[in-house]
Amino acid sequence: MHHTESLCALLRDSRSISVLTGAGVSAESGVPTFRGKEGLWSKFKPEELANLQAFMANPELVWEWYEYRRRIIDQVQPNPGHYALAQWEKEAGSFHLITQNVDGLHQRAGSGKVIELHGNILHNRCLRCGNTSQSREVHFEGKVPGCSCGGMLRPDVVWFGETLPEKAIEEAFAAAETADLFLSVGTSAIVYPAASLPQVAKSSGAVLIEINVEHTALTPIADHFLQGPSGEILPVLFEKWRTVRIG
Ligand code: BJW
Ligand code: ZN
Repeated sequence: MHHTESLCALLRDSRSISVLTGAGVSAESGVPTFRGKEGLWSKFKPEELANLQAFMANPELVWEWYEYRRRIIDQVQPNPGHYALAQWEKEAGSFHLITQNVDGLHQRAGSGKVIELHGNILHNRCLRCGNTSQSREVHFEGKVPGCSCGGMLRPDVVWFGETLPEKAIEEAFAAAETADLFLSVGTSAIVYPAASLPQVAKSSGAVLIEINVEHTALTPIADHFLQGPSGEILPVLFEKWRTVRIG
């Protein structure tokens, strides 16, 4: 870590802020992370369930996993980390929020524009005709839900080996390249291409701040590593930015 400039000076001087979030920002809301030790589904690695081969081999198992997660997401609320980012967007001149999360909690907290890299768990997509629908309308009840065209429905998320939505990936890389301050929050930074965004930002000249409860693969290149829960650190960082900015 470099600490070339104090955090206050960096916040004061930033003109264009981009943020990448991962499952850790929703952890304090009660949504389990992917690579944590807890949880009913921890016996499965995400790589084993979140891919098309797994779905084709056992669609009931994969659907059960998504249905279980949708029920959790339905019952939880955004936390102070989500709210701080939503307010930050409203007050900053240039602010881009990129998320790997599929839970929609940023939107529920009031973020207006969210670049969703891995889709949204609240939507379904037909494997045959590509039509999308809301998960509230059609969901898993022991039997794989079908489309009106006769095709199988799947959650509208991005699985391993699948390409990310083109518009989202373009916007995300543009936001990384133009940022002078880049925050990587609550992500293990091991899933690509999302994990390359902080690296791209840094090599394009941005200062990189990482917020995580643990060290990650990204920590060695972060200019500042703020260790702790994002629901506590983000509101403090946002308040600090507000204070130094208004002066
Ligand atoms: C807290 C906290 C608190 C806890 N406060 N922090 C280049 C190099 C190597 C491999 C590849 C590469 N390019 C592509 C690949 C293959 C692959 C990949 O990256 N594999 C790696 C595992 C090596 N990538 C892909 O396949 C991607 N597609 C692609 O590249 O297409 C082009 C292509 C096509 C064909 C062939 C080759 C290339 C697609 C990736 C899709 C990922 N999908 C998932 C599932 C989404 C649907 C669903 O939700 O079910 O996305 S996997 C899962 O991981 C999910 C997440 O978005 C993603 C990232 O996880 P995240 O958010 O970082 O969560 P965790 O759990 O890992 O970490 C949580 C963190 O929070 C931890 O660090 C905690 O410490 C922290 N934390 N509490 C702050 N309170
Ligand atoms: Zn269909």
